[in-house]
Amino acid sequence: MSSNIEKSYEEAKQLYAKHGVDVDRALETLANIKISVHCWQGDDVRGFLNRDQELTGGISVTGNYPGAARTPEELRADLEKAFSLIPGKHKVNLHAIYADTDEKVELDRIEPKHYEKWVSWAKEQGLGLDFNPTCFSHEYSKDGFTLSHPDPNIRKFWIDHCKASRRIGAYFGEQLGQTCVTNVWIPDGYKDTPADRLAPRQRLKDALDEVFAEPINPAYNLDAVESKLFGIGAEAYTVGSHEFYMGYALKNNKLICLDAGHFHPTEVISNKLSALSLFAEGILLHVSRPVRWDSDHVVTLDDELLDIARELVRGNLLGKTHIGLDFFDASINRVAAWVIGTRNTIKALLRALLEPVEALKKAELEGDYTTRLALTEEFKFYPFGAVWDYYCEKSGVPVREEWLAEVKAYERNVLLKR
Ligand code: RNT
Ligand code: ZN
Repeated sequence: MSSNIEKSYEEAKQLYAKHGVDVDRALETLANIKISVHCWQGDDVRGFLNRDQELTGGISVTGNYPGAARTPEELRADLEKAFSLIPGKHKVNLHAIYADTDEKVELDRIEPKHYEKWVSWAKEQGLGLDFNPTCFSHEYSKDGFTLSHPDPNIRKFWIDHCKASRRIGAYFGEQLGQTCVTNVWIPDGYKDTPADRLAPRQRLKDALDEVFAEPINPAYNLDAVESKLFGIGAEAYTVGSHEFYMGYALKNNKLICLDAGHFHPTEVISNKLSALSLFAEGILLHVSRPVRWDSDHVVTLDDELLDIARELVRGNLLGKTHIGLDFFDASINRVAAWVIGTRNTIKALLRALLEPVEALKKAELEGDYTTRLALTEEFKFYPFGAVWDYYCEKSGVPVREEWLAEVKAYERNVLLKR
């Protein structure tokens, strides 16, 4: 440990202690928070099954930065590189299309064996795994409908895919000894004003009931459902809206997945967490950064990210919230994208853990809003950077921007040779 880092850390600790903030304890809490890092940033949401299919579902990746992973081996190597630059032990979030198999398997027939290599890798790396059925980029989703499709045969295909996905989630959970979250997101919706808004929602509800009919040990797998406001090509109507899934999840004890880009532009998910926590079984976050639309930009340390972290810490919601990332940018180095977004999410949590929450809550209860505002603002300049540096150093990962040189070397030696 460099003596400068240690010295700055000790000084920071004393400053924070004056306001009742125990920095060592904050770092212990932080070390126990797992971020679910989405595999799909590594290859622009292409996957390995159906690689001939274009990306559909109303989501879009732009940019053609060289070096995208083309095989499971390359993707795992890239993830390993990223994790070597991120403090803490985390999870990898897989989509069904990332199956690692030579078999030509259809999505309704996937089985745990198709993901075995991911599991042995995760074991070796000490990582957890999460899962998602892939209800897009497929022949049977090309008209924009999956679980709510009017054709019962197509609907059944997607129902079977989602059922198979839950079993794979349970296999991950059982094998790795940590619960897998399997998140259902579907792109279903209409480009223009529908004549019937109800029937597709009725079909989706019934389809989900079938998907979730099989009981699965919640220690192995938890189900989540993700709502959305609109997608490209589905601007007028989304079957799985927020109200739809909030109702469904509350009634059926599912996790509610909130994606930061899935609401009206001035609507924030940070403000939803406390309310949902009072009623929901649990929450899954898709931390993302919408720029003017659901653009899935790399997460920066912006006000909303800080607010999400604050809400989790202040409301004591870390126990019932699963923090996942969801962004995909092909215009910059993809390993760097993971590192930047994940480190930022951890930094936001650290900052939230270093705030004088008790003092702020006390001031608020006493009606002393002056103190509340003053302390909030002064704390924005407290030396959290010293604590972050210490945490990185102690965790054996590069301090500050030192990680960038490692990514650049990896780009030269590995990515540009692809
Ligand atoms: C799409 C949703 C969904 C996807 C991933 C790939 O708008 O956010 O979570 O981004 O499943
Ligand atoms: Zn999402």
